[in-house]
Amino acid sequence: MGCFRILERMMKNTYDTKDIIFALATPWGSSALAVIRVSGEGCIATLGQTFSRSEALSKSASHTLVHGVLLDVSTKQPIDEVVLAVFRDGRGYTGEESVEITCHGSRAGIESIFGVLKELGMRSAAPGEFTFRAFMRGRMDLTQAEAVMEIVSAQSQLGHSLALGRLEGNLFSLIEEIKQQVLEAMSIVEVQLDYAEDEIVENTNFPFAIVEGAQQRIETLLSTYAIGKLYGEGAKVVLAGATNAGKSTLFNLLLKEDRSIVSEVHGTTRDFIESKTVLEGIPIRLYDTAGLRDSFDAVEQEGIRRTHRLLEEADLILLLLDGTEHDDQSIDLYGELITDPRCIIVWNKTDLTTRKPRTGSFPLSAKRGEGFKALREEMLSRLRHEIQRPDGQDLVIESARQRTELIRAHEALTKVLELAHGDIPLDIIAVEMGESLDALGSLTGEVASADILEKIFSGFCVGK
Ligand SMILES: Nc1nc2c(ncn2[C@@H]2O[C@H](COP(=O)(O)OP(=O)(O)OP(=O)(O)O)[C@@H](O)[C@H]2O)c(=O)[nH]1
Ligand SMILES: [Mg+2]
Repeated sequence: MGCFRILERMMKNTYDTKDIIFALATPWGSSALAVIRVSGEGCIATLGQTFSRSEALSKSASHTLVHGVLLDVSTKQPIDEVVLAVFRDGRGYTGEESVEITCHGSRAGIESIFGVLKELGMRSAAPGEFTFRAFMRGRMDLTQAEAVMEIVSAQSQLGHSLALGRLEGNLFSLIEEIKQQVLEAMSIVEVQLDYAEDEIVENTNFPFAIVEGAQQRIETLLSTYAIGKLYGEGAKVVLAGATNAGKSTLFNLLLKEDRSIVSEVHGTTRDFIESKTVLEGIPIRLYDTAGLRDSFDAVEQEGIRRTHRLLEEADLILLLLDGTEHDDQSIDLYGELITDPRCIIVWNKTDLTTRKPRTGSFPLSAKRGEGFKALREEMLSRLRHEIQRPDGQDLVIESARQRTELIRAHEALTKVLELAHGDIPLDIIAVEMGESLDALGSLTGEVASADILEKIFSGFCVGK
């Protein structure tokens, strides 16, 4: 099915692949330089209509730079001094003729250039439209297209480098190899089918080892999802505890900055505060929350409600107990949390007390930093608890969509093996093999539906 159906649908919607499209590839705002991408057949000649060095541009080779001035279409007044990077013969990012305009980075200047491009008959690109074109022209498969977005949104160096491996096509190559294994098994089954229609499969002739090998490789890949998700998407860490327990002090210590207000007044933090940090390559969204207590203040009650909502979504909770508080009021308030497997209990203010820390808790002086190293190690080990990187496996998946397709392929192969062990007719087994190939094909975009493609590409940023 594939491309034709997809194209038909896409062309009815926003992505008309014949138009010349443009978009800003750098952020909006004031900067020394900005880059505007232009793509589509004929875009070089079209730009030449309003460029001071149109002859140099028309004669330029692919992958060269042409310096000149972009002119107003009707008045021919200068709009901006630019450098054009020229990509001919389908050698641009999109797999078609393209130009990247490096211009000055003021909003007003960029808007003027957009005006010129529109007057030349070009249109602004929809989100993900450049990468969509690259996919449609076979310059990349769907795993690489997704890697583009994963790279753009990477929050840590490790997340970035894992996505880079996928962009280089490592995942695509591995999926192709697995597909070849399934195809090989299928061809063996089909030969037997030709010779022995309606006959029962002889177990000894069934390519068990090949199917098991393919299944094993899928399993290994699936086991990397937790790593990809952790280093790509990151984790939500919520600080909770009674008022005055030292949550904001620990929050600032984790961030290494005075971000949240610390004071001896109970109920200082009234609404949650969110900040980002990176812990050994893991992107962390860290939340300081309103301390729990029975409050009659409407604003504080709302803050406490929000704390509860955050706690539900947390990957890791640091529950702070004030080591100097003898009545341990917070234990009643957080009764269920104490046994929650996501929870690390922190016994704070050790510098003020000689009381024995609660069993299983981590003693800390958030003010002085004593005990912080051990707490940090515990946080890391909890966050990584599911993660075991298979030996020699550099390839990691991060996308939930890819994981779903791998599970589908794996389940189909499990069924294949069960059926083959049960002496089921070969034609029924072949159907399940087809199902696993279909899942692998969807993963790389070979047989992806228009709906899936729209969902993926519309989640991209404009300019990519
Ligand atoms: N001596 C000592 N004081 C601490 C420690 N941690 C926090 N404090 C003090 O305890 C008081 C409360 O600290 P915060 O960090 O504001 O407490 P909180 O849990 O955010 O309080 P609320 O925002 O009111 O819920 C401040 O005066 C801090 O300086 C510690 O480890 N040792
Ligand atoms: Mg606070």
